[in-house]
Amino acid sequence: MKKVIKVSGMTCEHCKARVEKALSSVDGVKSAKVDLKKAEATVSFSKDVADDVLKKAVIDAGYEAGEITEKKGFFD
Ligand SMILES: [Cu+2]
Repeated sequence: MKKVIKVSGMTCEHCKARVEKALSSVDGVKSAKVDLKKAEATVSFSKDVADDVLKKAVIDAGYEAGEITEKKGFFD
């Protein structure tokens, strides 16, 4: 399972890297990839992580976390 998090406030590659790093360092997150144009982060997991924890990681990095949607795919 993957989750897509809307992130606002990112303006450049530096922001992108910060958000990716913040989400990647959350316990249970396997990988985090930010799409700057779409203003969203796609996160995959090694165990269950609460939405609030993901939001907090984004906020603590200095950005705003919006809607979180689950993405179910065959290869996830
Ligand atoms: Cu930036």
